[in-house]
Amino acid sequence: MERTLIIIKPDAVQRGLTGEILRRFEARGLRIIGMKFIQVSRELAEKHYEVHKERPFFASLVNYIISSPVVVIALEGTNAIAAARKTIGSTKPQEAEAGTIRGDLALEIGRNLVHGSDSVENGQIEVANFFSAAELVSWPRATDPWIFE
Ligand code: DAT
Ligand code: MG
Repeated sequence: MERTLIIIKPDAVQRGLTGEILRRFEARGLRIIGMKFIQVSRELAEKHYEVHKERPFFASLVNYIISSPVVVIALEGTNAIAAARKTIGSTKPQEAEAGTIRGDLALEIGRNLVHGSDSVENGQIEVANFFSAAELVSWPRATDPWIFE
């Protein structure tokens, strides 16, 4: 079962889109195994975006993610990484398909509402960066047999 880290970013929380965004992942069938409302520290933000450290937009990316509270969610499911990224849509909202979170609700790359892990390996690493083992819940969801074959 794959794991992905979803971050409902500051713009989404400020715009009151937390429920709308969470609803889409739930409806997709992904199982919530962790969720919390936090203020991300600069240290954690720099760790999370470490792969982008040399990019010109790194400073603004870090400042954006720490600018206001976020909701972080750990999701589990078959093909969770690809499924969540399809639901999120392209990085640039103007290129994101209608029907995706970014395609329906965002306009600019620096205000693209949501993060989702980009590989199975990064899903594991990012969930561990944001959640302690005690904060993750392993539970048999009643609908699992109706979603996972
Ligand atoms: P994604 O969030 O779709 O996984 P990414 O991992 O390539 O995209 O980049 C992380 C974030 O960095 C992205 O959500 C927005 C920002 N970003 C990426 N490329 C950018 C660019 N060329 N200019 C400005 N911001 C950018
Ligand atoms: Mg990414």
